[in-house]
Amino acid sequence: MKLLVILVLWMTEVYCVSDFTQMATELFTTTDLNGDLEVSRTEIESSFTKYDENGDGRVSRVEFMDFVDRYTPDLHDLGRELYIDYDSNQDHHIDLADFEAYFNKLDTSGDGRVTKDEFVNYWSKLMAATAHLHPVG
Ligand SMILES: [Ca+2]
Ligand SMILES: [Ca+2]
Ligand SMILES: [Ca+2]
Repeated sequence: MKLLVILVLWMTEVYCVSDFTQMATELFTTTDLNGDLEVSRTEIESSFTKYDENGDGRVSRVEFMDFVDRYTPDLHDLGRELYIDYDSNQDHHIDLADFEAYFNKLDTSGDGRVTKDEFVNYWSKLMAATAHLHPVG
């Protein structure tokens, strides 16, 4: 009986981990616009364009949260956490300095390139760490 419980727990965990990897992989696919299996600084910048409602090249907290609430209201809490993560210098705007910091965070090997593995690895960990804030997991 005990073994069964442990087995079920273990399976749930494995299932969740593969879910996070899948979510991270999907996010990679939408970010890697030219499909070269790497994410460039330009691609990161482009991935934020959709949030930049007034087109000033920066994403304010209000712009970001408006977008999240409009398209994915269930992810409101996750969005709030993600904004804090993206806005690395905490000036309440996501702009070039933050894109650069985000790129460097993703580039764990420090070779100036963000590979699919690095991206998926970063995001699956982030998804797992914020599992209590989103419906998956
Ligand atoms: Ca690319
Ligand atoms: Ca803006
Ligand atoms: Ca900032």
